[in-house]
Amino acid sequence: MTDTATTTANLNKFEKFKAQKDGLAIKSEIEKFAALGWEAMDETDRDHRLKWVGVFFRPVTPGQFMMRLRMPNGILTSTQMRVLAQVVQRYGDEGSADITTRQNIQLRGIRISDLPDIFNRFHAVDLTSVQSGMDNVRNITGDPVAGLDADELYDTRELIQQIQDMLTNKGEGNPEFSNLPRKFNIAITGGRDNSVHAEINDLAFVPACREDGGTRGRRETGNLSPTLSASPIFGFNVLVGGFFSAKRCEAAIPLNAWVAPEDVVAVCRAVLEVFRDRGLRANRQKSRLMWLIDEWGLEKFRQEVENRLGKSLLPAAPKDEIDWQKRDHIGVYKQKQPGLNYVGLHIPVGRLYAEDMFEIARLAEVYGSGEIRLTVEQNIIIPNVSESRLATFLTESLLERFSINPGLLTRSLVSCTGAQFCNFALIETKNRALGMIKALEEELIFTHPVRIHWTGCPNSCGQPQVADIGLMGTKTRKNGKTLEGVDIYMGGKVGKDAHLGTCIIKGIPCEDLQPILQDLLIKNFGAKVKEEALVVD
Ligand code: SRM
Ligand code: SF4
Repeated sequence: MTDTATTTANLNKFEKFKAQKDGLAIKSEIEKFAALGWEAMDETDRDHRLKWVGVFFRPVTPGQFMMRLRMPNGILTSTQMRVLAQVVQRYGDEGSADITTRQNIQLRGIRISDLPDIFNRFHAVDLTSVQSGMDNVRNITGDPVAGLDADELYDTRELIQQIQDMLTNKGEGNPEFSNLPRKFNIAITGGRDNSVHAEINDLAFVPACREDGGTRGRRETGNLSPTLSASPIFGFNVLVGGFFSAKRCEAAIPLNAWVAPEDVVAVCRAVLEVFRDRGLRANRQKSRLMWLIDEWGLEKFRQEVENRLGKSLLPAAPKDEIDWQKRDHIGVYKQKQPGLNYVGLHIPVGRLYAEDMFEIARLAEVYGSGEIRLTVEQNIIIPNVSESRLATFLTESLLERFSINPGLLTRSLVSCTGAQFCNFALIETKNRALGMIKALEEELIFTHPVRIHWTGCPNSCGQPQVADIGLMGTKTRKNGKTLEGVDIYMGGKVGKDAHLGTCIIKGIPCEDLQPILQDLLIKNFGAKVKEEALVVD
């Protein structure tokens, strides 16, 4: 328990209920809740503490819960996908799943009475949903083609699994990290294209090489065996404090630290301990890591991390190795393993139904190695498809819906959950986003993809600030009526030299949006009106 959380007198409501009973404590009460039913449960357990095991009460669909898994580096097996499919299948039309903007999966329709059985099924295939919501570390993102990409500098898969194991006690739940001041996002990439949006994470590790291998600093601290090679040594530069919230959005800033791969887990632990024990807890709008860094200054924060680590951090390498534009991985690509390909399927706004999930599992087994990967753009990659099977794979009927060659707007579309399931939402997002893209693609011709992100409210789960065009839900007024509308963001840049976009127009009613988007696409992204559309005009 933290020093800040022990005095309960002036705590906000969240700190108070966490101090009364740790969220993870409800792990042992699942059977009881299942027997009791959601209506009879204690409301704090139901609405808040269940999130510590990844179970989210949905006021929009009371009685039908959402379950958020953990998918380290966005990787799962066909067996795991099949279990997830079985879980949502039992809810018929009310069951579905979403691929999230953190390379993860959420299930819908879940009944509380089924939780004991669901957790048993998860356990049997090494799936966990623990600590995936509330004041915990979210899914740890990594390069979706880690271990497949011939140009990657470091394969992050094992590292990310180690961090998840440390944070969650191998998926069983770890009370050491179950009472952070607020949510916390970690990303690690060993690729060259910043596939994880490092800049929007509380803690990010980006590839960076040191010419001297850091031998000086290492000897001085005496904690690691010195590396005497003069050739570049691989490691990561560390970024801290990136986050989006309704109140404030910030890109992560350099910690001025370079970390060898073998030290990444320890640095994660040290940063989290500082955040847990010294992070600001009074006002939840000011509790993310950046607020602490603001209060202390970067130097003091870095020093505190070093104190926890028990050794000095080396200064950052002068430059990182993010030197590519971001790839979307949709289509067929050669792997570094000769004769093998990975195939990226476009999943419209990340939405899956049970039959899709069974089918994806089948395709991964028949044509690949049974592995399935997820991207932060809410799409799927099936790796390890051999050259000899590729042509047949591409004739599979699922690829008519989950295309390897979607339209240039469709291809990059991202959307948060929105009003269908999220009670924070100010607008409907996923279906509207799909309808709008279809209409725009019918009218316009594009020469390159344009990344459009929809988010239903200022919490920014759909990351409008990283998009070419970001649309953030709002309420607006027209002719004396309140309508669903959007604030429009532009200028988000991803990959090399990533930076956040900003709001350029506020309060456009959704019903008036299409011509405005059309105009923006023509003026800023080289779109042209199709001749048929001109003729009709
Ligand atoms: Fe988020 C809260 C959905 C990624 C910022 N987010 C929520 C809740 C849990 C609110 C709720 O209880 O209804 C949403 C659940 C709706 C539902 O039923 O699905 C929700 N967030 C999502 C997902 C599913 C959006 C998606 O469609 O992909 C993403 C799940 C990721 C995961 O697998 O864990 C998701 N959320 C994000 C991101 C993007 C990212 O991480 O890259 C952000 C902005 C980045 C960040 O956090 O700094 C984000 N979500 C928020 C916030 C604002 C946080 C803050 O500091 O104020 C909230 C509200 C909160 O935490 O109080 C929030
Ligand atoms: Fe819900 Fe708002 Fe997040 Fe969309 S951005 S999922 S509407 S909290």
